[in-house]
Amino acid sequence: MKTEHPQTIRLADYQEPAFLVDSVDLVFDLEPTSTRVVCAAIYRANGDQDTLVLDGENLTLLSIALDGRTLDDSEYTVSGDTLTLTNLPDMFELVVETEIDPKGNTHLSGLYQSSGNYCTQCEAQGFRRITYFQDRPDVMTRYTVTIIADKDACPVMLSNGNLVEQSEEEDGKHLCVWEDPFPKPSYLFALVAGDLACVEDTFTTKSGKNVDLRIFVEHGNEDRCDWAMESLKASMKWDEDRFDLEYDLDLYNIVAVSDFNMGAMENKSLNVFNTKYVLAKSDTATDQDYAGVEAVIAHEYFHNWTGNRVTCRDWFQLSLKEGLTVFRDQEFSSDMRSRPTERISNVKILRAAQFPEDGGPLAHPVRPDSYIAIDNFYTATVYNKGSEVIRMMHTLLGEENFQKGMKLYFERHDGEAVTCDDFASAMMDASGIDLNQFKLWYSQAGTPEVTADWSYEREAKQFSLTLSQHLAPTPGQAGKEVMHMPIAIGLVGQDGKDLHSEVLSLKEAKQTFIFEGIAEEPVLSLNRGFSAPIRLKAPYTQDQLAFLMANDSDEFARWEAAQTYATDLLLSMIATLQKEKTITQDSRFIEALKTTLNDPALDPDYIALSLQLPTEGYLAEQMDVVDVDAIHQAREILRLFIARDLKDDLLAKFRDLRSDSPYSPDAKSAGERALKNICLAYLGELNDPAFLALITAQYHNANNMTDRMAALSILANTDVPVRAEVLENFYTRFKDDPLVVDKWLSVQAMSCLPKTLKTVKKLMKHEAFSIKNPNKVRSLIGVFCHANQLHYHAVDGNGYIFHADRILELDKINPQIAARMIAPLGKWRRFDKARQKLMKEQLKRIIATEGLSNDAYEMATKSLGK
Ligand code: B3K
Ligand code: ZN
Repeated sequence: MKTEHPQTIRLADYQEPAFLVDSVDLVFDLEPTSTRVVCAAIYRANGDQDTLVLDGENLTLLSIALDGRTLDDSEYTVSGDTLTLTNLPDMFELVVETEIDPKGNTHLSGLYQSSGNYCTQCEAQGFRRITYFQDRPDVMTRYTVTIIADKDACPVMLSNGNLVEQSEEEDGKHLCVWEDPFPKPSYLFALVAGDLACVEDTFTTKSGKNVDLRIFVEHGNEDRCDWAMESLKASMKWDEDRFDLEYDLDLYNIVAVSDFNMGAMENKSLNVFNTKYVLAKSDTATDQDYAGVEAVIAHEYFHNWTGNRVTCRDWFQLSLKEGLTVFRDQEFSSDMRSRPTERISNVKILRAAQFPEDGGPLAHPVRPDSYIAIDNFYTATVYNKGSEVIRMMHTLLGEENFQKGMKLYFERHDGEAVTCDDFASAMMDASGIDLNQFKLWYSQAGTPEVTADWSYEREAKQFSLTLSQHLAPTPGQAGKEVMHMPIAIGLVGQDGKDLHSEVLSLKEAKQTFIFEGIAEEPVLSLNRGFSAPIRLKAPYTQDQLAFLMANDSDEFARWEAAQTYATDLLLSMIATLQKEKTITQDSRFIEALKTTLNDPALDPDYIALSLQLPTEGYLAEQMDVVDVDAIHQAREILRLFIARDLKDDLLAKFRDLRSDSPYSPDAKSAGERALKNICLAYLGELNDPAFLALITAQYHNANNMTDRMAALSILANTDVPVRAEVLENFYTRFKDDPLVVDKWLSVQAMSCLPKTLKTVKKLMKHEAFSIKNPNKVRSLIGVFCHANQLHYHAVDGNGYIFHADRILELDKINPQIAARMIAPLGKWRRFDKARQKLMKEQLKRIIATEGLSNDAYEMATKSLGK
């Protein structure tokens, strides 16, 4: 049990920093276990306070000097994670010398080593693990960084900005100096040093400036950087075209490391990336990996303006940069690929990750009010719902006004650290549109539920629609105010054409909209494009859903109609199974799928998405008491029905799309592969030896990882002798390739076959696994606990025990990763009494553990509902 409760930080307590910093001069003398850091900073009072509190964590303080005079111990106080100086003059220079241990830093926050190379991760609060500083985003200053290191071990030495000096030193060392002309917060500081290979290119900005682009990777990976480089250039061009934003330095560096807590980090001109989002070549990366690289490269690049040039005043404003930058990267992907399929994929992610968060014990507003560990708030709510909030503003304002708002935002705030309110004000002032009620999306947690009801009066040619909204209480927010939401609708005529379409502004608890002159009874298409991130309750008949599936001009709404239909069907199948009755087949739904499958007007990627049934997790979300076994069984049965009924169509489509041409990662080819592989997966359900042979042949003969992995996933879920053979073949083939080994771990952790937990435990002991590497942890433990609903929630409770054991093991190594894994246990309220008890027991066990980190403490106590 934690003896003292960690402190809660509140937005309401925000105070400006006591001192501002005019400049920072850092010197790093790099040694694996004893790196010396000298930080010389010029401080200037920001008001009348004379006390300065610096943050510092895990540092050995060697010396501290004020205006050239070394202070003795009595002249400052080091307590916990702070160093306090009092009676300070208005302006002074402070030189702090500390020692740190990069090699022993398993938290992967601050300065650490990955494969022997030095790298940093400072967001959110890693800089304090490097030196004593006011480690908060509203302290922005210019950095000069000197790096001294062994020439052989670290031929490459990088930091932010421009390289201004290089020299040889004694004892086989060399030195370089980097200067960043742009003031930045400490979380954007970065340093990299090591023996890395470099891939280079250039980009000419629209005003004619040449920018050197460099991607640094471990030797041997140079041939996997082309796609990342192409994506970077495409992002730079797109930001100029769509947002009129140009790059502001002559150099842009990206470094790929294998040990990284998240996807990537937007440090000014020196992005550090997880290798997963840089390295891609056709025989090791899937189409999904390619899309991921493209999106993350773009996301980090876009942060240069939305995050770096204008940053956050405090961490409660995290969505100011993250929500906006996710919106920008989603728009980029929509423009580069297919807009409807991009939207569908984003909504699927929102529903899979954010809706459960919003409906559970970890619910928090897009702009949270309080936190214990800020690293716990890099959530789907801050990122993905945050992006939905920006998207709704875009819908309410339109592209032109939205761009005016962006322009005003940069005019007002370039070089500043600001708030979400500042962003909304720029949008309001530029457009003249009132967003005051709308801003509740920032402060109120929870997913609004909108209930729709409608009627048509033939005589009066009048269609009327009543929408009511409800927002359930969430932790810390008992009462809620009425929200403003844009609801895009269409009234679809019998010929499939819109009789009317419009974006409604729902601003009241219950509001009726009347549409005049509607000549025939329309079918209502609601919340087109998912214009508001809500749960919709609408009294659709199966006839109407089938009509929308076939006719709605909004492709998102067509897909949504199919999902709603499939969800209704599966939920009734689940209910039938629970009553131990026999399931009868609904041929109507399968007929509608057949029409979609064979519609020549539809893109293959869209058809592929339409053929995917709602996930087990999504179905669980729709049930009052989750029944993991019935969900799995119902879904399997429906898949089998589809496979049996559409066997010929699926096989024809599979053959039609099979191609021997060389791999290309473009969206069209990827869509064709997606559809081909989903057809193959359905055929796999039939347990027909001929299809099994087809799948095995695809595994062996594939000329790309997408096809090979698709075949492997089917086999990993099929109880056949060839399963073990291909899994072994895969490992032997790719065992020297960490990112591919991650796939091998995941595909086994995801398997619905019995004994999966046993396999996962065995794999933890395999040479391929390391608990210190976040990618390995996510691929094996993360996938099992977060994505394998069937086995994780096994009624014997062994999944939960395994999970809690791993959290406790990880908490000692890397608290951020441990804390991020806890969420599935917080879903206990959604399960039957027996499982509730088992899950709560594990949460209690975690909380009662001596020496638990603040990160894990916050997630576990909130999950338990304290
Ligand atoms: N800003 C980083 C995330 C940092 C996470 C710190 N725990 C990556 C991104 O969103 O671009
Ligand atoms: Zn980001």
